[in-house]
Amino acid sequence: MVTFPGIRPGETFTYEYPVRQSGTYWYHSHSGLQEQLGVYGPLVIDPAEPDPVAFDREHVVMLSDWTFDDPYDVLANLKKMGGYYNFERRTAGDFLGDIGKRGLGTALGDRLRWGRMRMDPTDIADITSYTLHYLMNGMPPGSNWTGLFRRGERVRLRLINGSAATYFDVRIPGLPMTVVQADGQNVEPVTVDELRIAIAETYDVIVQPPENRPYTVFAETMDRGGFARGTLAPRLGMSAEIPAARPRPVRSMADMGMDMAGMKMDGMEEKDVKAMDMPADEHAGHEGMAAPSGPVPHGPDKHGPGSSGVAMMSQPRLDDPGIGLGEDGWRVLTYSSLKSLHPWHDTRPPERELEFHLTGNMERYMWSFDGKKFSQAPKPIPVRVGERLKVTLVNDTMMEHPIHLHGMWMELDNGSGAYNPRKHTINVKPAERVTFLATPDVPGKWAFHCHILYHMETGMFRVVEVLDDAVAAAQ
Ligand SMILES: [Cu+2]
Repeated sequence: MVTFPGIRPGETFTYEYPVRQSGTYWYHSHSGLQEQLGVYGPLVIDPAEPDPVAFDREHVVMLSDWTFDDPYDVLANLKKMGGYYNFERRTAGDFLGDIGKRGLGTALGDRLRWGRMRMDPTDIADITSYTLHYLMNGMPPGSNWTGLFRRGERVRLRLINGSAATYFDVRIPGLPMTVVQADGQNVEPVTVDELRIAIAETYDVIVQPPENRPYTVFAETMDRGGFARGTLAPRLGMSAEIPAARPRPVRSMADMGMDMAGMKMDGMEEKDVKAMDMPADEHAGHEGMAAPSGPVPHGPDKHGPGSSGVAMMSQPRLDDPGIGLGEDGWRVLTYSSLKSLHPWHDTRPPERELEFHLTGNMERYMWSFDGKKFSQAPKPIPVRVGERLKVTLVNDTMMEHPIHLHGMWMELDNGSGAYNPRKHTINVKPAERVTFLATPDVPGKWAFHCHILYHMETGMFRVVEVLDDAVAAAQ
C-alpha cells in the first residue's frame, strides 16, 4: 500500500512511466512472500546513447533461491527459532579446539560474549540449503544453464541477485571479470576474479574467453552451504570442473562490533576500551561522537527489545570484501573500488543528516530500523524535493543487510566525491557504518527496506515520504 494498492487476483495493471535511465535491473512482487515463489524477472534497458561498454554478446545471469516449502512455513520456523536452519552451531568440540588454540580465558570470554549477543558465530545465513535450492536463470546446478560464446568475444554478463535470502559469491575460474556496471549504473571498469552480489544488487561484467572450452559460472552461497552453477561454452552440452566448497566462515570480533584494533579516539585509554566491553545498555555516548573514518562506539541503546545485541563499535568496512572472502589469493571486488563512470551533478554539501540503525533480535526473529518494526507504525521519514541529504546506516546486528531505497538514488560515500557510485541497494556488513548522499527528486511515498525478504516481512521496513515544496509548506 505504499506506492500503489497492488494488483488484485485476476486484475491487469499497466505501468506507464518515462524511461529516464538505462542498465540492468529486475522487477519483483512486493506483496507478501511472493518473491520467494518466483514472481520476479530481469529488466534490461538499453541506453539511448551509444553504450560506453563494448561487447559482442550478452547473457542475463539471474541468481535466485527456491524452496519447495511454503515460504510462510519457513517464516514460522524462523520465528519459532532464529537459528532453525542453522545446523552449523558451534559444538563443545569446537570450544575445546578454541581452548587449545587460544587459551581458556580467551575462549571462555568469546563464548560469554556470543551468548550475551544472543547470536552464534556460525549465523551467516538465516535460511540455508536445508530448504533452499539455488538457481541460475531458474535452473538448478544439475540442469547446467549454458551461455554460448565464440573464442575471443567480449561477453557481457548481466548478473542479478533475485534471491529472497541468499548472498552469492560469483567467480568463473580461468576468466577474470571486468565490472562495468553496478545497480544499472556505469562504473569505471575494475577487473576482479570474484565478487559478492548482495540480494537485489546487479553487476554487469565483461569476460573474454581466450579458449574454445567450457568455463563454470560458479555462484557459491555466502555460508558455503550450496551453489548455483552454469557454464559459458562454445556449444551446448559442455561442462567444466565445479570448484570445491570453501570452509564455512565464522563471524569475527569485527562482525560483532568488538574489534578495538584501529581505534584512534583522542583521550581514550585502556579502561575506556574495557568499559565498552559490556552489555549495550550500560555504556554511553554516540551523540556528539564524530569519527566517521574509524570505529565509533555505540551510544546508550534506546532501541528496546527489538534490538538484542548492539555492536559496541561500528566502523566503515568498504575495503573489506566481506566474510569468507579475500583469503584466496585472487582479486575480490569491494565497495571502495566502485567509481562512477561519470560525475554526478549535485555536488552540494549535505544540508541535513539522518542516521538509522539496523536492528534485530535473531532469537525472536524480529528485524527493524531503530528498534521499531513496521507493524508498530513508525511515522514516514519526511524529506523534501531537492534537498541534499546525508544518510548514515549503522548496522547493530551481526547479519548483513542489503538496504534498498525506492524512488531516488543512493550515492554511496566511498570517498570518490562526485564519482561516488550510485546504488539502489547498499549491503551493510555487521557492525558497519555506511554513509550515502541523496537528492530526492520524485515526490511521493517510497519504500526503504532490507531486501532479505524475511527481514522486510518481519519489520525492517520504513516509508520515506518525499514532499514537494508546496506540500512541505502546508505541513
Ligand atoms: Cu536484513
